[in-house]
Amino acid sequence: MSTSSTHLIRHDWTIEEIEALFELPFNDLLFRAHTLHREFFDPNTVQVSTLMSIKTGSCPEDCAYCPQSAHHDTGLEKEKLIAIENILKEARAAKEKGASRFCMGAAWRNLNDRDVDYVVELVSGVKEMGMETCMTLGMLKEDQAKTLKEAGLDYYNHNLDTSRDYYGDIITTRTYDDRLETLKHVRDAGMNVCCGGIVGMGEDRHDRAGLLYELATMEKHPESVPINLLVQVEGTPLEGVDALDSFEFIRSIAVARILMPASYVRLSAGREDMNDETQSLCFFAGANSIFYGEKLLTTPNPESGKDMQLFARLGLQTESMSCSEA
Ligand code: SAM
Ligand code: DTB
Ligand code: SF4
Repeated sequence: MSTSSTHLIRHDWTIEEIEALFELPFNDLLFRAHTLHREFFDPNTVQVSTLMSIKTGSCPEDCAYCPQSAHHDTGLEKEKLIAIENILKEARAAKEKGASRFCMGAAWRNLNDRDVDYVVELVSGVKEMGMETCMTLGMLKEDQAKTLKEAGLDYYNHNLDTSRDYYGDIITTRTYDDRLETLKHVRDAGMNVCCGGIVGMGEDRHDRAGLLYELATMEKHPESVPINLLVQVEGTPLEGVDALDSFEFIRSIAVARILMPASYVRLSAGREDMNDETQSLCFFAGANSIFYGEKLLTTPNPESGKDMQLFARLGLQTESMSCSEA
C-alpha cells in the first residue's frame, strides 16, 4: 500500500452509502472496486490458506447454516480432538502444496481453559514450519486471547456472519455483542482479526449491507474479511433456501473491497458451487485470498489442481510466504 493511499481508508461509512454502492450498475461497481484494489494490492496475486477441522461436530450452538451444530441432524460423524502429530502432518502437506497459512477450526462454543495447552502446542508446531497460523475456536476470554498471541498465533477468525438485524433469525444461542466482545479481546491482544460472514442465507440486500457496515465501521478494519457463500447442507434449517444470484455475490465482494480497501477479502466457502467465470469476476472485484485444499471444515472445496489450473489460465500467482504483514 502506498502512503498516499491511506487516506482512502474510511471508518465512517453509513448504511445508505453502502446500499448505494450495491445499487450501482454492475460495470461501475466493478470498475470502482478494481481500481481501488490496484491501489492497495498486486491485482494478480492471491493469498492461499488451508483449513483443517481439529474438532468436528456436536457443537452446542444452533447456527442455522452449520452442519456441526448438535441441534441439527446432518449425519455428520462427531470426532474427538485430533492428535497433535496428525494435525502437524496435514500442515506440512499443506505447506508443500503451497499454502502460506494454516487455519485450524474447532466446533466449540468457546475455548475451554483445559484445551489451551493443546492449541498452544499446535500454534508452535505450525509456526516452526514457517507458516502463518490462524485459529477459529469460538468465544475467547481476554486472558486466553493474550495467551494465544504469546504463543505466536497470527490470525483469529470469528465471524459476525450477518447483519445485527438478521442475526436472531440465524443463531439464538449467542448474541451479536458476544461476538463483538471476543473480537475486542483478539484486537486488544494484538492479533490480526479475520472477520466476515455468510451470504445466501435468505437475507436481503439490506442485511448484506448491514454486515459490511459493521465490519467497515470498526475502529480498525479486520485484516482479513472472509465472504462465504452459504454451503447448503442437508439437515440444516437453511437447506433449500433460495440460492443467491451469483452477480449479487460478486457485488458483495466488490462492496467489501471498496469499504475496506487495505484488507484481504477472502472468497471463502461456496466455491465448489461456483463456475470459473464467477470466481474470476470475484478476483477482478477485489477478492485476493482463498481456502485451498479439497476440504473446508466438513464440506468439499475445489481440488487444488483445479485451482492451480484456474490460476494459470488467469495469470494469477500465489502470495509468497514472506508476505506476512497482512
Ligand atoms: N465454532 C467457531 C465459530 O463459530 O466461530 C469456529 C468454527 S465455525 C464453523 C467458522 C465459520 O464457518 C462460521 O462463523 C461460519 O461463518 C462459517 N460456516 C459454517 N458453516 C457454513 C456453511 N454451511 N456455509 C458457509 N459458511 C459456513
Ligand atoms: C470462514 O469464514 N469460513 C471457513 C473458516 N472461516 C473457518 C469455514 C467454512 C465452513 C464451511 C462449512 C464446512 O465445511 O463445514
Ligand atoms: Fe458451532 Fe461454529 Fe458451527 Fe456455530 S458455526 S454451530 S459455533 S461450529
